[in-house]
Amino acid sequence: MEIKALDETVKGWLQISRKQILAAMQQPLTVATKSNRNDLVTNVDKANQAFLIQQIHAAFPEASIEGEEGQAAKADRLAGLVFFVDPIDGTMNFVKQQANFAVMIGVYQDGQPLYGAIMDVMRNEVISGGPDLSPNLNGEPLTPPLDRPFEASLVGISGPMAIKNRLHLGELGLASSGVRMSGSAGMEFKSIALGRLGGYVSWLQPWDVAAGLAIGQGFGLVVTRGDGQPLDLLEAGVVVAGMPQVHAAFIAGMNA
Ligand code: 2AM
Ligand code: CA
Ligand code: CA
Ligand code: CA
Repeated sequence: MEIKALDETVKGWLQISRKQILAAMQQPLTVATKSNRNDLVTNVDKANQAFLIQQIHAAFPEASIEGEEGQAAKADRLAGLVFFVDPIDGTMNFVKQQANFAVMIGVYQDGQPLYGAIMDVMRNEVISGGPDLSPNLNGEPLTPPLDRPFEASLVGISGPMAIKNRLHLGELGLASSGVRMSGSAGMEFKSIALGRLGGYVSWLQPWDVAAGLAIGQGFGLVVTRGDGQPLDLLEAGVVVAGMPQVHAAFIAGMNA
């Protein structure tokens, strides 16, 4: 597949998604809970997923789709072309802040990352990239982030995991330059690509990590499970994403 063409196509969808989301934000939201009181879904998450599935089906009829909202879109395997779709990443931020949420698309071929895009809706900023596409922000090339020592890096850590000191993440946060918590995996991967964070740890679903992992292939980002093993993109679990030194320190500290 021609990555430049895929990039243009996906960015076109994301601009339409953005306009539809901004329009929907002028109307009252319908908010429902899923697994717990902080696990939310809105009418806008559902509508945007339906829109993106429609576009993917029309442009890539052979592709499987793994989307967060609804049972209609479940790829049961990673064979062939797979699109991971997170229609709104940071739904709690979307509901409470009307900011700091993203639309994410990650594209994989036979389980290998091909392409990712993260649309920061309120800032109108899209980061995209992949193994064969240098990371860019709205088409402008990004300077690759520096590989800094852990102690000299700001890091993103899931709020509950840091507060509860799960896997020593509270102590690890204290050993870094500081912890930042955005409430959106997409915003964390964006911050890493921009060199604002050295790494990020959270419990994530495949659609939370697919785009960021693919974009990170273009600048040396290391992404694994919490035990350092390769990620399985069909399962949820602890994800460690970081520039090499930060990633290595997280893995060592979390498994000590
Ligand atoms: P979401 O908003 O698309 O659900 C902080 O909540 C980050 O973790 C967000 O990127 C969120 O994605 C993700 N996340 C993954 N699983 C979650 C869950 N069970 N509850 C809340 N957020 C979850
Ligand atoms: Ca969710
Ligand atoms: Ca998400
Ligand atoms: Ca979501």
